[in-house]
Amino acid sequence: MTSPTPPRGASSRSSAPRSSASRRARYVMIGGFLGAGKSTAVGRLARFLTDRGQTVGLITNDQGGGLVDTRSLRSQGFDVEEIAGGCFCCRFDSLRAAAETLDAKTRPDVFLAEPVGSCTDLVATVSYPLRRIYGDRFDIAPLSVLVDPTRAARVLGLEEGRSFSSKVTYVYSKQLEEAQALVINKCDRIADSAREALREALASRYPGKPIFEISAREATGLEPWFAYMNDHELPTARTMDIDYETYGEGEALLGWLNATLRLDSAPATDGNELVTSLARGIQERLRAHDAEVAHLKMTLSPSGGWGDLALVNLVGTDFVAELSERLQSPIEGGELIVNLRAEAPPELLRSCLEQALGHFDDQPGLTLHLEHHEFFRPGQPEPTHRIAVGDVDAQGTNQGPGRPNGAQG
Ligand SMILES: Nc1nc2c(ncn2[C@@H]2O[C@H](COP(=O)(O)OP(=O)(O)OP(=O)(O)O)[C@@H](O)[C@H]2O)c(=O)[nH]1
Ligand SMILES: [Mg+2]
Repeated sequence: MTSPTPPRGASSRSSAPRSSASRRARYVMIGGFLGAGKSTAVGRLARFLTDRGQTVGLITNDQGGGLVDTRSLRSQGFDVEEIAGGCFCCRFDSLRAAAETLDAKTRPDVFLAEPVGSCTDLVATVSYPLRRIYGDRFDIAPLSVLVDPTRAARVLGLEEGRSFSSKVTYVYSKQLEEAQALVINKCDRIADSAREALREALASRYPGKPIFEISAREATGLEPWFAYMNDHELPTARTMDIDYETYGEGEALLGWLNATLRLDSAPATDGNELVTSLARGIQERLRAHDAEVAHLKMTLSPSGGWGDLALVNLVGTDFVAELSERLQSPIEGGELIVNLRAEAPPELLRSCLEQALGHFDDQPGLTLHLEHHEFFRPGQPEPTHRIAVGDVDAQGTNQGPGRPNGAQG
């Protein structure tokens, strides 16, 4: 379905930093299902580009507000704009506004955008409209889609184990189908034989797409993928067919919970232990309800402690909660952010969090005060723009802004 991805031609920017005369920034979107490793990869790519003298602007996105990803990427020293309360495709104008805010601050050479992990149809609703409407300002890179190899192997039927229901799997499969490059992430965690089997299955099911094998965490295999995203233009291809009703139903099966808590502790408490134990507590309760976790992530940041934080992630009910960033010392006060996405009613997510927090009631001198929380199911996706098959020439050379087209609901 995808035409060969064209290399960036003579008219394209070189990989050198832009001169002030040339204001075309590169727009790179890194997709993939919840927990696939998008934020980790965005952080790696941002560091790679920064080390080579380029200015980067990061854009995070979520159905709710109060994002672990924003907190975690800012703590790495990057400029991050957050688009909360809906996905890029449904909040296209906010995407443009976020780019303008970053432009006003640092004039990035490259925008790195991480879409919501339950979102698909991004080429038709974000990449093509961006090129059509703002083609004079952005060079758009092909859409890369990251996969967690264990999750992908289960969805593709290569491996036994807990997975999602068929409508959530529909969304997952559509993400793979629309990918212009497939990226098997977390290769540090799987055996070579499992990686090869996954590569073969992806290549046979989604032929013609470049497939990269990386570990965003260990920073291996990244350069060929980064070079591909830098050197290739968004290919022009037939727009993927998608049933928006099934897509919307699949997305809505995922409950969403974001919470912000204030922590106070005298004496100081071990924050790394606290977030790990809270993650396990939530996991146990969700397992008891047979609910599949898509991604549970939490940060604990000390008051006034710029850059220091604990970050814990869990990307499946039968996976292991991992502490990927740790606090340097015990903590007396700070902010705990909880982002939980699982295939379960949102009220259940809230009660599992409350019960898991109850475990800390008996810890002397410790209080965890809930300052903000929201729990919901994502609404039906209603893209601002959609450029569908035969709608226009997807290069966007001669058309005005696209109307939503083909998107139902
Ligand atoms: N072993 C291993 N773990 C990784 C790798 N890349 C990411 N992870 C871990 O996978 C988990 C999820 O990573 P994120 O980068 O937060 O994933 P994401 O796709 O941004 O998740 P959402 O924003 O919720 O959709 C974290 O625990 C990461 O540390 C990798 O290459 N190897
Ligand atoms: Mg993320």
